[in-house]
Amino acid sequence: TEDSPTGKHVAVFAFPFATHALALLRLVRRIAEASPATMFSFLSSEKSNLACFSGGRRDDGGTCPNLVAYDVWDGAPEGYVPSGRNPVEPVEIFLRAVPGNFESVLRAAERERGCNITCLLTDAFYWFGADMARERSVPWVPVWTAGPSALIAHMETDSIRQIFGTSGKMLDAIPGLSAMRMTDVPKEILDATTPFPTMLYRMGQVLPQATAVVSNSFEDIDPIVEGELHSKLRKFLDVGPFVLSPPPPLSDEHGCIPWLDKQETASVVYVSFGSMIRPPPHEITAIVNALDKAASPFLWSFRGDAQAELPREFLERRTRGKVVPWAPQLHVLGHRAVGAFVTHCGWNSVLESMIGGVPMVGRPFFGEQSMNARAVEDVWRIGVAVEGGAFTEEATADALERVLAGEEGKRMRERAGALKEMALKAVEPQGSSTRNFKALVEIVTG
Ligand code: U2F
Repeated sequence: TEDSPTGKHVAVFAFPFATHALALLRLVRRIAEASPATMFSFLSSEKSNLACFSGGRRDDGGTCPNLVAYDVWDGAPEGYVPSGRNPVEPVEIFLRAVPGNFESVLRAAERERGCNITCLLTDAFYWFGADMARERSVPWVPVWTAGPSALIAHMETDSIRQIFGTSGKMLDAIPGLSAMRMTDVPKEILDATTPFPTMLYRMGQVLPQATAVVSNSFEDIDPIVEGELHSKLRKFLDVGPFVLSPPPPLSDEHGCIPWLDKQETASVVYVSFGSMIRPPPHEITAIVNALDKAASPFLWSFRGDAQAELPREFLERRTRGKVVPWAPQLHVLGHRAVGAFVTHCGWNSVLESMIGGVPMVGRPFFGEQSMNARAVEDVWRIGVAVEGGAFTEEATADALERVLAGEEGKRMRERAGALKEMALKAVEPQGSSTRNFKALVEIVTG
């Protein structure tokens, strides 16, 4: 048991999949450092906490003594082994355990730390945060880690379904979504029968009740979308890109940076599909053939077994290409040698590409990635989506050619450079994200 000198105790509920918990922890550490007299209890699954906190510790090892992690049940029965057939299975099992698993551990954390919570900060997915915070008369502050236009889409799900039902193709009837097409909408919005889409729907319904919604973005990124979010929510706080505050130290065990140092400026194609996605074999083959055709050097962060899944001759062309199981992506995209990023358009990847000033070739897979890809192509014009929605040799080679070569590629690079300046400016001491972060600290700990 410990006492908070101020009686302030913030509970944080993380979503223990993909990069969500780590992104939230990054933000929470900053808040905890800014408010050392406030206690923070970070609740996530055991597996997620083990990945986020080094060495199996449950406190922050001295850097943030006021931050303690607690494990919540992941919903899986004793001895459960994921079938692997359905990647969302562990998520669905987890969602069956909420909110009870959070509720019980929260009470335990309150007892252990001798202080009831004074604020609830959650992954935005957790719609139940609205009720829980209301019952306890504390602010609810949800954190959205994905692209901003999807937030509007989730709040406007009923209207989108109506337009879909009347065979509309464009979403220009919905303020903030004029750049989007019906095909860009996360499929969960149109099919809400399973637990994950149901969660997103409920989230969209309750977000306007939140004290403030926090976003991993920056104010100047898209005035139309931003304006709409400001009008829909009680308070909308862009405090991103999270990854810049502070940037992670370079960890390059596969030697990506020395390899890039040997390449010509803006010549290398970097290929990566985030933390989970593995394109199907025929699309892998299409990428391999397109890279051969482009004859550009490439760096590929490959999920899966590269030796088994990529042709041997391709792997042996070491002077022209490098395949690694993990790359220090922020630093890779910031390297002068990288000329294009082949990406699934996960939000962190899009932001990191902007920060590096690198144009993208987008191949969205699920969730809000299609909306991000549309914005990359049509709003910011810093990349292209692969024609036809999936990698074919021809479509991929065309996209690479457009992004890497000629006037079009050059203009994309210039526009990406302008966005990079905006992102860097936002996190400067006088920048908008810094100002919003201070407002967030006030709300959470005030
Ligand atoms: C989900 O996306 P992912 O987590 O799969 O993908 P990103 O948002 O692009 O984040 C991947 C992160 O992993 C890092 C990379 C990004 O910060 O720098 N990384 C790396 O360092 N090295 C590698 O070799 C490969 C990746 C979801 F699928 C999306 O739709 C959402 O937009 C996203 C955010 O909520 O979460």
